[in-house]
Amino acid sequence: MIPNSELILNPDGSIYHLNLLPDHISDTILTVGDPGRVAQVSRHFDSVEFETTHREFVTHVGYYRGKRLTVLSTGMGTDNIDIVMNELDALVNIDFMARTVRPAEERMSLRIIRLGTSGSLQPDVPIGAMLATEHAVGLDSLMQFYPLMETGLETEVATELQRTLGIPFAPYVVRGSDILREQLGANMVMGNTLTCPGFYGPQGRRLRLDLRTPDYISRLQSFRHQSAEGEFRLSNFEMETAGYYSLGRLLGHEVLSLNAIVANRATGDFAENAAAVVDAMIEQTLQRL
Ligand code: R1P
Ligand code: URA
Repeated sequence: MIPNSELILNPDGSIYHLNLLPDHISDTILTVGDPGRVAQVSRHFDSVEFETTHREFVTHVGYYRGKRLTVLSTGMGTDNIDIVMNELDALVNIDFMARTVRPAEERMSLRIIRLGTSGSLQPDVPIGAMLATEHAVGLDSLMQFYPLMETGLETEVATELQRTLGIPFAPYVVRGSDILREQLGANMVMGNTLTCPGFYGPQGRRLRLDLRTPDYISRLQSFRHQSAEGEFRLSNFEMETAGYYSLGRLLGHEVLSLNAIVANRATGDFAENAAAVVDAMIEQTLQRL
């Protein structure tokens, strides 16, 4: 039995942070960082049957063209993704009454799709582009706490990037769902996404503070790794994807991160209408589900 301190349920039986019951989970889950973006997605639904808010976690459950969907906000950062992925998985793969993990043959694999904003690192990935993440590279510490198994290419990229950046730890590198990327990413830019534990220094932004590595951005932009699979480069910055991909692998869920490019760090520009870029990505994704 999983103790009360580990699997925490609210008085109504919902899970601690997300405030959701197993019935609120559809097999396809759309996630967004910004709580305000949940309604930007669900306004396209035919109907909304359930809404809840707890902290930064806002959820709407409804139907889009007859398909039941759950859309929820995560807030920012992989520390929140640790909560979201563990609680979503618990909602489908733990029996809340018995407080036991369901047997392997009864476990469910969710389709989890992040619809987020992102900053491009490369001049040829322009503002307005939609980018589907192939590999995520985590500069955060989440995978210090889980036994993630990385493949050959993932380990090679992690080792080389650590050397390039001269940092005292290896990033973690994880490939996302090929199935979802083929289904939802057709005609999008394919890229490798750097997940950072912050928006300013960790993404090389300088307002009043200097960076430890003054040429950090150019080291990331020019990073290349050659392998039998071709050339690997880093294309964009954000703050959650590596958490999703690594926990998706560990828990057995299909996960895809889609990125609306709203900033370009190579040219120094920011989108004049970021909401429109996000809207276009939301509409296209809903049509392809
Ligand atoms: C930073 O502004 C936030 O935007 C990106 C980053 O990952 C970070 O969460 O994603 P969202 O627009 O989904 O929040
Ligand atoms: N989100 C990020 O994390 N970085 C950007 O540059 C834009 C959006």
